[in-house]
This record gives sequence, C-alpha cells and structure tokens, in this order.
Amino acid sequence: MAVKVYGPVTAGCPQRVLVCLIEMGVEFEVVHVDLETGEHKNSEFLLLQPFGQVPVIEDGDFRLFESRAIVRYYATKHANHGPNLLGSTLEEKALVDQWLEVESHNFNDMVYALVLQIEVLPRMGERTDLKLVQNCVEKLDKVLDVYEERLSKTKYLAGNEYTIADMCHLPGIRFLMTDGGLGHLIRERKNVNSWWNDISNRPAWKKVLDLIN
Ligand SMILES: N[C@@H](CCC(=O)N[C@@H](CS)C(=O)NCC(=O)O)C(=O)O
Repeated sequence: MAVKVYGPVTAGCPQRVLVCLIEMGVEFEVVHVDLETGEHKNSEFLLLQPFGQVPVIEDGDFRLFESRAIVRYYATKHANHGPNLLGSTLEEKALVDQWLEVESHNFNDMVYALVLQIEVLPRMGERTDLKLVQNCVEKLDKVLDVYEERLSKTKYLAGNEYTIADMCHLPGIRFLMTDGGLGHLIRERKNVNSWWNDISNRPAWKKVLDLIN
C-alpha cells in the first residue's frame, strides 16, 4: 500500500519527506493540503497533526508527523534494500545526528523565518520586515561559513557519504537559490556550492522538482 503524504508539494517540509521516499524507493501518494485556505487548521486535519502543520504520513495504520522523524524512519526501515543514508559506525551515525541538528536549528530556523518574510507574508498582503530579513541573512552567512570550512575537509556534512543530514537541506537551499533571491550565499562559497551542485543533481531531488513544477 502506498504511503500517504499530506501536504502541498510546494512546501519545504513535505519536500524533505518526498525526496527521502524517492531515495528509498518507497511508493507514495500525495494528499494535497491547501495551506492558502487554512485546511491544515481544520479540526479534521488536526486529528492527524495536532499542531496544524504539514507533513504527516500514513503508512497503513501507522501515522507520523515531523519531517525529520519521518525521514529517519524511512531511511531506517528500508536500509536493507535501499541506500545507507544513516552512516554505519556509531560515530558516523552520531555525526549524522549532529548535522541534522545543525540543519534543523542553525540553518532551518533562519531559512524558515526568511520564507515567512519573503514569500508567505507578501502573499497574504502583509509587509516584509526588512530588518528581520537582514538579521537572518547575517546569521545564515555565519552558519554557511561553518559549512564551508567543514566541506573543505569532507565531501558531505557528516563525512564522505551522502546522508539524510545533507538531504534535509535540499528544500531550504532551493528556496535560497530561487524565490528567496539569496543564491549568492551558496554560490560565493566554493565548497558549499560544489556540495549543493552534487546533492541537488541527485535523481531523487530532480523527481521532487518535477512534482513541484
Ligand atoms: N518541524 C516541522 C515543521 C512543519 C512546518 O513548519 N510545516 C510548514 C510547511 S513547511 C507548515 O505547515 N506551515 C503552516 C503553519 O505552520 O501554519 C516539520 O519539520 O515537519
């Protein structure tokens, strides 16, 4: 039975789940949730995701929300017949966790605020807080300096293999490169730029882009 993924394919958090399902060869169907009309705050949807956010997955009787938890679940569940995206040794797995935390907090907290200010608020007819945007960009600049240094030593964030820590960055960097108009943050850093070119050219991510466009 195909896994149901609730959420619009245009939103970053569902994209994180979709790219993982495609990498792991899991069959899925997308159940569109209309964020524009506030469908995610309906009482019916709140039964699936009590915080009123996407994504949620339904896999038979099993239901799970939080995109990174979903990614970890499928990368683990299908590890025997898909790529190893979790690291092998205890230390490799710990480094994957470390960079996932960095993605979730140091990186994504800034990107999330930028998506809200640059994309969501103007669409709702509200004004962008330019000072906040500038502040987030400055913080992100410093975060990406750390990435640049790290990626001068290893091919991927957690080591020399592609893992879910790299994968979870795809939606956020896509936003910076496109609608966010902040692609220079990536392009001006040699190692970050090569890493982005590598991870964004994986067939699984290209399939997600096909779903979005
Ligand atoms: N930590 C959650 C965040 C989920 C989240 O913020 N989803 C966004 C879309 S990317 C959403 O539902 N936004 C609408 C809202 O928060 O009202 C996850 O990774 O799944």
